[in-house]
Amino acid sequence: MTQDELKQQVGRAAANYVLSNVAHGAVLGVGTGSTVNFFIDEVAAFKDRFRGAVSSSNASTARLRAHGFEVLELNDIETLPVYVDGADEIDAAGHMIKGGGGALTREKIVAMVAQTFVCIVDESKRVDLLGAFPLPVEVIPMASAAIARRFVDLDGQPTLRVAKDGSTFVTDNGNWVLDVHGLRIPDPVGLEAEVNNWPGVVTVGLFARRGANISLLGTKEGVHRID
Ligand code: ABF
Repeated sequence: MTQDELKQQVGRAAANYVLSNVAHGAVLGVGTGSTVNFFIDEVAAFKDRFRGAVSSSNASTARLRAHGFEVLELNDIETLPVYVDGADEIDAAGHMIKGGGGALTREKIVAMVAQTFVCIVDESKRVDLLGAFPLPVEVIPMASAAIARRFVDLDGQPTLRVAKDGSTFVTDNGNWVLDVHGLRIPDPVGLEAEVNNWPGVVTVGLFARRGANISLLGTKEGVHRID
């Protein structure tokens, strides 16, 4: 099976999960990325079962609206039973590296509110030790060089993310992203707490304090659910 077929397989599994576990009229929390796009496309056929969706990025908002979903503001809802999102890496404990798509801040906010975080990944994302994927960190532009130096002190190799047109990548929130290569992260909870305290860091792409509650792993043998 191709990686896209694995992503579609796990996107369909996530749609089945929310249809079986989320009450009619509830609001869905929706992440960002190509795997989530398969989820959106699969669940769209049942959009009338839900009051609407809270989105983690402009890209997902556009896709949801194109399918006829009502996209709601997070400030306008109080309960969010489920958040479905992808990841760049996930370990056995459900700790994740996220942010390859640049939406890490809104993803982390919506994940915080959600009762159940369902992570959908193809098998290539499953790792024993986080860090092979460059760690995304959303930063206030004026702090980017100072924060980069702190990662160098941790033996990381930070690079400022560049957009397709060669300009500095800017997030939906107007900030920059450092991608930190070369890290080995045996204590993702500890590193998340440390980096969160650095002035100028908006969001670090470690989802460890609040990891996934359920992981749906798309493999050639089928979808494995890990709780
Ligand atoms: C998103 O899922 C991002 O945090 C992460 O980068 C992305 C993975 O993208 P894809 O599903 O396209 O591999 O939540």
